[in-house]
Amino acid sequence: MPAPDPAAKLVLSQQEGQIGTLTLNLPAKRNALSHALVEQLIGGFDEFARAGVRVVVLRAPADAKVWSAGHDINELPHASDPLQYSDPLERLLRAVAGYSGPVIAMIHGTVWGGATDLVLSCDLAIGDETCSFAITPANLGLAYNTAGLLHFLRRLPLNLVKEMFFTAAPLKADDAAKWGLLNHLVPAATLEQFTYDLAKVMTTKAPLVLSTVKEQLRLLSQAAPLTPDTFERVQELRQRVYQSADYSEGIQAFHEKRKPVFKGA
Ligand code: LCV
Repeated sequence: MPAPDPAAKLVLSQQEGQIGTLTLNLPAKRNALSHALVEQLIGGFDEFARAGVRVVVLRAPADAKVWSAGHDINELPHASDPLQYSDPLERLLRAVAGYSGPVIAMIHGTVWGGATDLVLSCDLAIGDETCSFAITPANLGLAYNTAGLLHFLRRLPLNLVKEMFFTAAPLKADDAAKWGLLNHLVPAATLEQFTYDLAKVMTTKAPLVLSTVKEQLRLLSQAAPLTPDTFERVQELRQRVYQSADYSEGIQAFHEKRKPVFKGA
């Protein structure tokens, strides 16, 4: 895999009035959330914060069949924690949750793996009939992280979270709307207009209230105290997974473009 061109514009950033837009722009890798792309996304949020942008829309190009293929699999570490606190994707999820104004995920196309976690970390999600959402650690033998599981648990019913993780099957647009992953499901032809109309309404509201409510809700939703025992047990369980031969097999199978054969060890 050729090294990414550091000068490449992997994220397009636009600002119109009080609304900023960040567009994922890595079609050759289906907008995989590579370290380089994530750094540009985080940089885009920092620039908008400096400019006092009140609402951010996160999107893919209008013609993208894939909104984002999730974590760049080529950059997943082997035999060490693949989603540690300092992982670029985890830093991005925290940057979205910490942005001082509403971040709206506008989704046309399919969403995979950590990109679904990214959508759940946005404040709102608006999709059209082409969108779907899959969470795929079971395809890679990968140990998903606790913060990520909480993002799902806070949004979706436990039995649905289990079905998504156990099957890695995409949740289709209608079901994503039915279960509340999407705030709104609108026709592709009106997705942009609907999203930016909603964004515009939010730019007219008191920004201090929006940023304070967002931060309060973030703090309250994180109130899931883990006892030291629970923390240690979770770490041990996850280590067993990411040090397993199955995890290596999952990564290898992706590179060889074949189905993985998992042995449970
Ligand atoms: C690097 C890629 C990727 C990619 N990384 O196009 O959820 S967790 O826990 O697993 C988490 C850690 C996570 O997010 O893991 C990643 C989960 N994502 C996936 O499992 C999606 C993997 N990708 C696909 O299933 C297909 O690429 C989709 C269905 C997204 C698109 O299929 P399509 O036929 O349109 P290709 O598969 O031909 O991919 C085009 C190029 O993008 C690369 C892929 O390797 C290929 O590169 P080459 O042209 O060099 O062969 N690519 C796709 N996804 N996540 N690279």
